[in-house]
Amino acid sequence: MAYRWKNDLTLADATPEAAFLNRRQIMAGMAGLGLASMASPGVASTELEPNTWDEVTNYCNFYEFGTGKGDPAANAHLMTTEPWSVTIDGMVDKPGEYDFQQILSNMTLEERIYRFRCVEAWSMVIPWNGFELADLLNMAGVQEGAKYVAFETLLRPSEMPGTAYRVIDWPYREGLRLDEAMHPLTIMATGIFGKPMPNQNGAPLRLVVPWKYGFKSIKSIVRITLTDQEPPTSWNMANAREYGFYSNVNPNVDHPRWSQASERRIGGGLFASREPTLMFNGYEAEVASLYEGMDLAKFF
Ligand SMILES: Nc1nc2c(c(=O)[nH]1)N[C@H]1C(S)=C(S)[C@@H](COP(=O)(O)O)O[C@H]1N2
Ligand SMILES: [Mo]
Repeated sequence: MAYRWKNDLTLADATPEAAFLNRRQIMAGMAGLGLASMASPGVASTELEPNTWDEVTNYCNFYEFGTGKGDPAANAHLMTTEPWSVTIDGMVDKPGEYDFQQILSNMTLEERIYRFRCVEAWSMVIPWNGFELADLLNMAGVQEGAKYVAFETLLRPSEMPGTAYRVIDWPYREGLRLDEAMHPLTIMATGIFGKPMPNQNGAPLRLVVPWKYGFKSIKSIVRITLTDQEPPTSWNMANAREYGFYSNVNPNVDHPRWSQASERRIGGGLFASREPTLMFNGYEAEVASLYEGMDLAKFF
């Protein structure tokens, strides 16, 4: 099957009809084969040119391996990712430790080409492979009264040289409101470019929330907790004035130390002009209704 890029993403793309690329998925479910040939017909919008493999895997933020952009690529091979399990607990019907391979065999893998915008004002376009977080949460059975989802990254200092430094209060923690977590654009990514997730990008599974600043997209997840309280999150704990819980991409709400009105596209070249930042990173039509009536400067 040819590996082909989809057009710019609309919610119409964000369905199981989107191209299936993962071999395991194609083997596991013949439905995948049938649907792959009818990938997103009639979606006419701007072509999103993905960044290269080298850019996506060499320019990273993964502070557990160091704070330099090249540190994750240099050090993340130290992390053991097999076996891997994810504890799902809190307000769920079926709490427990779920084996990663077992999770995979129960999920529908898709390709999602998303814009990715770091709070530091650089951006990329990344072709992810993964499944909807909603599918995983539904598998565990979200209980009535749950309002938030908390996530934790692996903390294994012997394999993570960056954790010797208290840049943040380890383990790396993130969170979403339940409706954000259940949104069809929110995925758990298990690969990029049709290949398993490289360690430096958050193997074996990481969150991707394309309308939020990149730090919300927590890597190498080992725990998911359903709760009725807004969970503490790493960057908000480190500096609440600069990093809010919501962290929706918003060109009109500046970081206290820099403008968020424009961004630098990685790979654009030395003399490329900055690009205007899009409201909700270009996913306004899909997600603006989640924040209706909220003051986005206050709940930043
Ligand atoms: N555990 C963990 N997750 C993390 C980070 C981190 O340092 N540790 N960095 C975040 C930030 S700031 C960004 S921009 C993205 C970067 O993802 P990428 O390197 O795959 O592009 O990962 C996010 N997830
Ligand atoms: Mo980031």
